[in-house]
Amino acid sequence: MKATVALAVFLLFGLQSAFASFGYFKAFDAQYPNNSLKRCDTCHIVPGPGVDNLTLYGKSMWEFRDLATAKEMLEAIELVDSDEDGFLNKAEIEAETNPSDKADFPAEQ
Ligand SMILES: [Ca+2]
Ligand SMILES: [Ca+2]
Repeated sequence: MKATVALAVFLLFGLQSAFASFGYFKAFDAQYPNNSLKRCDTCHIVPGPGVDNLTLYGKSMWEFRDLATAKEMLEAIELVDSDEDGFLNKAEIEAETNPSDKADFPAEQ
């Protein structure tokens, strides 16, 4: 019985999480079509469940989780500097640097 419940919980939340992530990937690609690195899989969420496993960019996204769509969330956190390296997330994505890594930032102009 416990195994059945555990399996049901895994399927419910595991699949829900997977689909949610896939939705964010699609939204990210739609929002930033010219970003060749497609960093969704490396900078938003690291493997493992729970907010404690989110990257800095992912945590910024989590703070705006009440917005209706992933697009709105992405636009809201464009003006945030998640890793506090001095560059807003939008600038980092345009420069294809990691918005969760303080040591990776756009080159000075
Ligand atoms: Ca930054
Ligand atoms: Ca950075």
